[in-house]
Amino acid sequence: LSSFSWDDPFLMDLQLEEDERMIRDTARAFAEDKLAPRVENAYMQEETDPAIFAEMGEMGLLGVTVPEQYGGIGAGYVSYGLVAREVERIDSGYRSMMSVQSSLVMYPIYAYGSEAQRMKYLPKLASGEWIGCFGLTEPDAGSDPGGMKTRAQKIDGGYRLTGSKMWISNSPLADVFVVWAKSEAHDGKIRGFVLEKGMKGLSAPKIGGKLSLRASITGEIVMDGVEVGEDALLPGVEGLKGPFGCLNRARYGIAWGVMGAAEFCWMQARQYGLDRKQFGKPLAQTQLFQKKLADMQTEIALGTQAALRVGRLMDAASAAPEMISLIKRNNCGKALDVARMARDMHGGNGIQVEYGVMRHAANLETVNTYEGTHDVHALILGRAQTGLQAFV
Ligand code: TGC
Ligand code: FAD
Repeated sequence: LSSFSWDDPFLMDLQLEEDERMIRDTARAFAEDKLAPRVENAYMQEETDPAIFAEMGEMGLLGVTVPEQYGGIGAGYVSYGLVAREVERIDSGYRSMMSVQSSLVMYPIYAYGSEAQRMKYLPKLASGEWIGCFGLTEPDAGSDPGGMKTRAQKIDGGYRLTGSKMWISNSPLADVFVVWAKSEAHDGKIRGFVLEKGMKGLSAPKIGGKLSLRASITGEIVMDGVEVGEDALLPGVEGLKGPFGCLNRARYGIAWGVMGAAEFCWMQARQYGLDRKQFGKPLAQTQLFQKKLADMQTEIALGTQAALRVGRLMDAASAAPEMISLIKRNNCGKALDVARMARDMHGGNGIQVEYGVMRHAANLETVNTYEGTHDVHALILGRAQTGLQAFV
C-alpha cells in the first residue's frame, strides 16, 4: 500500500490527463492572480467588474467545450468542471459569471443556433467582448418553468416578445440575452430567442439587496413588446428540453464548482485549527475538531470523485440527466454543510470577511437553490426510481 495524501485522498491528480491538468493549472493561476485580490471588495460593495469576462476570455476559460472554429478551445467536460472548481474556490459568483456565459449562452447558440448565429455570437462571447445572460425563470415560474408567461407573438418577418424574467445572472451587464418564451407560431411551445442590448422595449434592471452571491450581478429582463427578426429564433430545438439541455451542462459544472468552494473552507478551517490555541493546545488537537475535518475531507473526496465519473461519462456522451441531478444536489448540500462547519470552527473570526468562510456559506445558499433546488432534484431522483411524478 502507498502512503496517504490527506489533501487528495483518492489521488484525483493521477486520474486526469495531461491537458486537463494544464487547463486546471491555468484556471488556478488566473483565479489566484486576478480574482482573489478583487473578491472581498466586490462582495462588500456588491459590485461586479465587467472586465472579468474579457480576462477570462483571454485565458480561454469561456466556452471551453466549444470548438476552436467558434472561439472555444474544444476541450472536454472534465476540463470544464476543473475550471469551475478553480474559479469557485475563490467565489461562487465568479463561477456563476463563467458558467452562465459558457453553458447557458454559448452552448445553446452552438447546439441549437444557425451557422450565422454561431458565427455572429460565439467568438465575441468566447473572448468576453460580449457578455451573455440566460432568461428562463420568471416572477411566477421558478421551479416550474413550464408555467412561464413570456410570449412570442408572430409579426411580419419576425416576432414580438412580451414578458419578464426574474433572478437573471449577468443581465444588467449583458449584450446578448438568450430568452425562452411560449411561441404562438409554434403551437404555444417554448422556443429560444437571442436578443441584443439596445433593442426597443428591452431593459435589465439590477436586483439589489442580495445577501448572497454579491460579487455576481443579478437582474430582471423586461420585454415590453420587443420586436425581433426571424434570425433571432434558435431554430434547432423546441420545448422544455431546450433550456434543460443547457441546464444539464451548467448543473454538472456546479457540482464541480461547489467542491472548490468547499475545499477552500476545509483548508481554511484546518489551518485555523493548527494555528489557534485554546486550553493550552491547538484546536486541531481536539477530537471534535478532527471529526469535523474528517467529515469535510470525506464529503469533498466523494463529491469530486462522483463529479469526475459523470464528467467522463459526459465526454463519452453516456451521461443521463438524473446523474447530474444526483451530483448537483449532493455536492451543493455537502458544500453548504462544509462551509457552515468551517464558519463555526473559526469562532468569532468566522463572521469576518477576511476569512472568506461566511462569504462562501452565504453564496452556497444561492447555489443550493438555483438551477433546480435541492428538493427539486430530490423529486427528479424520486421520479426516476418510483416512476411517480411528485411535482404536481
Ligand atoms: P418534464 O415533464 O419532466 O419535462 C419536460 C420536457 O423536458 C425534457 N427534460 C429534459 N431534457 C433534457 N435534460 C433534462 N434534464 C430534462 N428534464 C426534462 C423532458 O424529456 C420533456 O421533453 P418532451 O420532449 O417530452 O417535452 O418537465 P416538468 O415541467 O414536469 O419539469 C419538472 C422539473 C421540476 C424537473 C423541472 O421543471 C426543473 O428542473 N425545474 C427546476 C428549474 C430550474 O432548474 N431552473 C433553472 C433556471 S436557470 C438558473 O438557475 C441559472 S443560475 C446560473 C448561475 O448563475 O450560475
Ligand atoms: P420556488 O420554485 O418558488 O421554490 C420555493 C421553495 O419551494 C423551494 O424550497 C423549492 O424546493 C420548493 N418547491 C417548489 N416546488 C416544489 C414541489 N413541487 N414540491 C416540493 N417543494 C417544492 N434563473 C434563470 O433563468 N437564469 C439565471 O441566470 C438565474 N440566476 C439566478 C441567480 C440567483 C442569485 C438566484 C437566487 C436565482 C437565479 N435564477 C436564475 C433563478 C433560480 O433558478 C430559481 O430561483 C430557482 O429555480 C427556484 O425558483 P424560485 O426562486 O421561484 O423558487
